[in-house]
Amino acid sequence: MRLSRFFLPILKENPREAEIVSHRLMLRAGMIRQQGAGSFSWLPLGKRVLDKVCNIIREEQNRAGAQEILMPTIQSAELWMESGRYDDYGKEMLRITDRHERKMLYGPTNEEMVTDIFRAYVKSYKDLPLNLYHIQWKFRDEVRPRFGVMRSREFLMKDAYSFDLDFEGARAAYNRMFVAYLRTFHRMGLKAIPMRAETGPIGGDLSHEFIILASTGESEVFCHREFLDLPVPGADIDFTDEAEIGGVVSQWTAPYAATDEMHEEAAWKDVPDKDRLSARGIEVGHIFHFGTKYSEPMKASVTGPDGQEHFVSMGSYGIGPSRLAAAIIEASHDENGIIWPEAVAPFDIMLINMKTGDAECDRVCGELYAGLRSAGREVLYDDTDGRAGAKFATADLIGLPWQIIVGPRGVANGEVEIKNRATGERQTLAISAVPGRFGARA
Ligand code: P5A
Repeated sequence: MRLSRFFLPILKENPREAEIVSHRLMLRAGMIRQQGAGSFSWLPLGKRVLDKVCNIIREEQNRAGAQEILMPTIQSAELWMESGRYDDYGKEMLRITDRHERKMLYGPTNEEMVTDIFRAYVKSYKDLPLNLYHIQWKFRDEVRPRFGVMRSREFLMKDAYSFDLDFEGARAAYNRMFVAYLRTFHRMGLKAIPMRAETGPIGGDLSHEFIILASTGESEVFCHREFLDLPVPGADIDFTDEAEIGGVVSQWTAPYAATDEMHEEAAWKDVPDKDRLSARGIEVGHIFHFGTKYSEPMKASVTGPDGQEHFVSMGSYGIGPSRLAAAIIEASHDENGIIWPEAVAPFDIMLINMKTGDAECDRVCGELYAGLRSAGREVLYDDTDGRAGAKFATADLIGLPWQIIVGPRGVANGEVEIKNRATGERQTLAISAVPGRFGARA
């Protein structure tokens, strides 16, 4: 993509409404635009990040055996009356009436709707286990929407729902999602720590929040330092092997970890002083086991191997991709701007022409741009006629992992400079060596 054609409305000034660094940088880098209280449009740079985040989530959900569907945002209130949550949910739910005076709502979550899909089709234990997920917008009329897309009213959620014959099956489904979450956040360059959590309006008896440590996080968290070094399973992990998956969950739930709501002073005292990590954290995912809380009132049952009807045992598993885009920035930035981890970067490389209009600089940039793109790299080519200093500032602000800097002096010597955004390291490279250095995307 040529920067001269790319819709990238960069802000020179720090927006006053932004209280935390990710919100400030997302606005300054032209990733998002606020449309109302807790409501945001995603502009091209932001949308590319959001898509990368969603694709990693999707790959890991599929790997763990979940299947993607897409449910509507607007739901019928009747389903929520069946589960009993219509009255319980309170003011966070946006209630709507259609032209026939039918009660509708903008979905804050989808337990009821997916249970309705399940009960319409699945009748036998032989069709279990089943896990259905979608990535869809949600609306929650939060009392205090704040921090940009971190806590907004309309936000994107990946929500998965598992159905099993009994508790053991449901526990295995929970464990698969637990491990899928470890892999998902790890692939985004994040260290997410699973912590026992309250279940709130979703309900149930077992729940973990996945928290990344950041000074601007909304929750206070307490955990053992050991988490920082625990290994995350590789792509070859076998999700059909219950013992292997259970082993990973045991390892990741053994050390102490709790949010302030679940914190126990007595257990905390047992953690040696030097191993205590008390910090602030951002909740990027939350998983729940709630058994028959929805299947019983909504009569979602299957015939078991014993010939009897069994209400299915369920869990639900959420990740906030829009919140994640901000959380990644909280975890990875410096005073000049964003530092994207390669896996979620909106482009791989910023190709900077320091002297647009100079015949040789234009020619070398044109050739590199074409060559890198045909090798499968995503390149943002700064072909604008701005000053070099402003171009470097923009490149650092939007934080692509690599910069290739092409200037008249280097070009005369057959060279360009490459800069690693994360380390700041610079290296001079022969122009002919660039394609080899940035070969095909792994
Ligand atoms: C689990 C999936 C649920 O709603 N039902 C379906 C369960 N869980 S949750 O914890 O309430 O939300 C899941 C994730 O969604 C993100 N999230 C938000 N992101 C931005 N703004 C918000 N206001 C917001 N609320 C929730 C979080 O990442 C959360 O972990």
